[in-house]
Amino acid sequence: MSQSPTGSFQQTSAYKKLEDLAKTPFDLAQEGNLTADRINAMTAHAGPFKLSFGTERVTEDVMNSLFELASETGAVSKMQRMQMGDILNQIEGYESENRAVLHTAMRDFFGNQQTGPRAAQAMVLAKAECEKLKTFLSKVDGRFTDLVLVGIGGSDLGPRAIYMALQAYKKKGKRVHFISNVDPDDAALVLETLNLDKTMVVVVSKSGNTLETQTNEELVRERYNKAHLKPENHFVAVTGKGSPMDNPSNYLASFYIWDYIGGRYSATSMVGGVMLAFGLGFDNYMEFLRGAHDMDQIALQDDPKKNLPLLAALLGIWNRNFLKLPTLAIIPYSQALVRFTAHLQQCDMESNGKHIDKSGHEVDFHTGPIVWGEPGTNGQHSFYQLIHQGTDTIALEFIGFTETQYGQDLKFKGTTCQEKLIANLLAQSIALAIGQKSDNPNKRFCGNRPNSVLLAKRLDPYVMGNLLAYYEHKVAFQGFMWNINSFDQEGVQLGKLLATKILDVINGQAKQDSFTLGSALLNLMM
Ligand code: G6Q
Repeated sequence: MSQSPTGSFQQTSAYKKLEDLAKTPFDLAQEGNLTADRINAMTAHAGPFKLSFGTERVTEDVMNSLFELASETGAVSKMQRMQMGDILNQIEGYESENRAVLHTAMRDFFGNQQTGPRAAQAMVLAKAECEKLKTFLSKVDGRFTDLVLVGIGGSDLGPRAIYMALQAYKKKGKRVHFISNVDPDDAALVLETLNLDKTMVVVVSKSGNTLETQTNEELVRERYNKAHLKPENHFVAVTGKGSPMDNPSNYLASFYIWDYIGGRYSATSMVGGVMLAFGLGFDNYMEFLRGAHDMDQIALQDDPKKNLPLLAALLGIWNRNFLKLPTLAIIPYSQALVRFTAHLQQCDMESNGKHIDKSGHEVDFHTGPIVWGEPGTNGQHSFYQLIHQGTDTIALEFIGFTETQYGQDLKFKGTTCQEKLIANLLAQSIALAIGQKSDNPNKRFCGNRPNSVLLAKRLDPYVMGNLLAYYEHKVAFQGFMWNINSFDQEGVQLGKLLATKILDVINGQAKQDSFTLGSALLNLMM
């Protein structure tokens, strides 16, 4: 395959400057280098967030060159084009998806609408689904105490992470459960706790043909049949218009998404909407959408100091392409965000785990990092050892809140739990940056572990919407600057095909010698 032509990411003049600057990155561990003034100067504000990046290995020159990179690669104008509905999900000259990318239209109900005709039409359709959902939920109010969401990948991770993050705001008397894995033990564990008669089952599949979801839907339907309950009085579909699941007679209600909503970007659409509005109440769902929409507006700002997702994307590019750091740990100091890193892992790695640019040329620079993480302080008692003293340098993004969600706290040894949580976050951020000198090599910490801190007051539905969109746009901006397609997922499609080949051997529809390697592994299991 041919290499990327001139004019691409590494041909920009900013790239050359950044390459030079990366030869002597700012030394955070040098005594006197990390100062209070630096931290104050390197803090950006937008919406409910403050992003503190004084603990990254950047200087003013680096920041200016990163801003130049954003401008040379047209990052903000590509974001504008995305939100207006231009066709961005495509690889030119090759068979590929050929779609607009319009998850922002799913929440564009609060003023400042984007003017593109595709975006406007998408917004009207999304709003109609929201109205339909409101009517539906008030019609069935009282009938259901529980909701089970059946879906996988983008039809599970984001919605589940958001619901878990906002359980402090859940509607009284409503419970939400999730079945995603085709491992039958996943469904068994959930179903054993439920009164099926009082349960709504929301099957979410954009394609309507994901094997895991089809199988789990059948498994749950069989439970209803065995209990002499009619599935069509309990099951709700969320799917793409015209998909194999678009069969309203099988369902109590059907809600729709469209091809311009990618799975991992679908949490604000009906994919997350039916469950979130049921579990948290319709008003909280709207607050969540309003938060996401407000961050969509911030992502359109030209000034990168005000455009927080762009700023985060640039810092990520500095760490990935110039300091050559292969992994990114995202560590929320918030138990509510316990599954959020898993969602971001998909959002980032599925979007930017690409090796060709938008014209099909092999890229000769690094694209998306490996994303991982767990909430603090728990992580401090496990993998932080390697981050502090291991042989790999790991970039980190911390997320924290000054106030609790439940408002229940205790003063112990002079401080509250929340104060302890935040103190740990800030102490780790500084310790990782400056390290520790010691004559004892075992107690020596090199520092220069670059990290940033994203802070807000409290994680409520509005802030959750902001946070979700902040990361969606951070990932999209990186893809725009690398000139890759962040919106397709051939690797996922391949996985879907491969399993079918082995299943055909198992059910006798194909001979063992049609897939000898798979059959050899299969024989090991017998
Ligand atoms: C997301 C991916 C993938 C997808 C699942 C479920 O961007 O495409 O994770 O969401 O494979 O797909 P369905 O919603 O079509 O069942």
